Amino acid sequence: MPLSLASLSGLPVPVRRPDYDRTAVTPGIVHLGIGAFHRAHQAAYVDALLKDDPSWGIVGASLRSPDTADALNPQDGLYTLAVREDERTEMQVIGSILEVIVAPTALERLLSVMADPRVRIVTLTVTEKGYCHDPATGRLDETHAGIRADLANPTAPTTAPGILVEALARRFAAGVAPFTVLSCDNLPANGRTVKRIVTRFAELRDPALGRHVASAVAFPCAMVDRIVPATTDADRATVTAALGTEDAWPVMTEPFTQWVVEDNFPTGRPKLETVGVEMVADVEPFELMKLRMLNGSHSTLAYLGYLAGYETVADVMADPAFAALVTDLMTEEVMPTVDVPGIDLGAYRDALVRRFRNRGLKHRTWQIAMDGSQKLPQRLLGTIRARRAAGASIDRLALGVAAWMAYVRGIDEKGQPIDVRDPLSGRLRLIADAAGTDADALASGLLAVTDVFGTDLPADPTFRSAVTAALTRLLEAGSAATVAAAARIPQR
Ligand code: CS2
Repeated sequence: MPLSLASLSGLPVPVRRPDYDRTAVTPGIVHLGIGAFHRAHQAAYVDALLKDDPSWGIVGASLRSPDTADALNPQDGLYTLAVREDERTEMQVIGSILEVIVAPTALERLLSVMADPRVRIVTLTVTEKGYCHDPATGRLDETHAGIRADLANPTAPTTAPGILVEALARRFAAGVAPFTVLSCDNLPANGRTVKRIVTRFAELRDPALGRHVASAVAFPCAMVDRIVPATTDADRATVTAALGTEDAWPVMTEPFTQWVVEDNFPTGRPKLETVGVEMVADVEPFELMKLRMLNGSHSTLAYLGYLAGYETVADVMADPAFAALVTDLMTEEVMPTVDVPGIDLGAYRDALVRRFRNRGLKHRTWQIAMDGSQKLPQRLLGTIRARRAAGASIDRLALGVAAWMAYVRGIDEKGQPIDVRDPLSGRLRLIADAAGTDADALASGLLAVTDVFGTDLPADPTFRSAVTAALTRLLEAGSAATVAAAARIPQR
């Protein structure tokens, strides 16, 4: 028997389940990009507040694949959240998702729910590339094929900016107040970035609509944090066995969770502060801390770790040289660029190291390595800019960038192909093929990709030489030996 409202009461006692009447929950939020991260993060916070206010149910949408809808709709939107720390697992059935809509096949249904006055917030986790922007400048990429198609045919959009603007246009035409747009992706100043992108798209569609979006729609910033590896078939089997009921798509995560949100919701919001969300006036210091400390370390561990043959982050962290490198990276080169009032950065770093070591999570280095061209600017390059402006060392940060360069060559250290997933993979591959094993040529070719590096960093000789030197060592000695040597870089 599959998991559903009907099978909830038969679940084993330790499995927590919704403490509210699901039939009384109505839609208040539409979420675009209903992947594992959303289901382990926002959907869990909302689940905790529905008992007090059932008007904030979530209607989820997939912008491409029908897989999540196919798994969750037959389960009445229910799924298991399995929280793991090393050998311990706790399970909870989440009920906040009412329905999943597949945008490509049910666009009208999605747009009509987004235009429903009961919906006051649209949240997004569409990944970095889903914003169709230029990662180096944070502006709408007006040459993007999806954006061009949506501008040519704006009432049948396929991209996130196109869908948001069409829904806002419908509300505007109907005299319904706009929804608030809340990005939950790891972009710097995500609210402001999304506002810039969506406003530009609206303006290109129609100047009056552009003015409306610019003046009437709120785009609060948010910092989101929870580590959520992709669910595997083994995870499905474990959860189904524990439940005694089949769950087609459980989500696995860690105990830690954090959500810091700018309190700017003119058309209303749930009482997020009652379920552990930090509502603040300025999210930016939190975002910088999280992107630079957590995600910068993650990407560094992912590229170096993958090249060294490690499958998961916990495997990489079990190697003392890698653990030392990433700890020193944070202490020496990242922490001096971050300052969050009231936060002890040393304790934050130590907690990150513990989280990365969690053996209960099978977080693949390959998964984190994905879409590096979209991630590097906010994870490593912003930190490098801050360090260079202060005249400070960047050796470990440059090693992370060099590891990305070695990775996107598409050949691992045993000569096997790497499945490089990146919107720029074609271009990156051409550059790598032309350079071969010549580190100078490879670094020069990749540094010329201004969408990633901008124009300032390639013109900085100190940055160029640090990256080129690290890449030379990686290509000559391999990742493990390079990391072992780097772990001995003197502290400053
Ligand atoms: C990871 C993030 O896949 C990645 O690139 O670095 O998804 C990371 O796990 C989350 O941001 C943690 O909050």
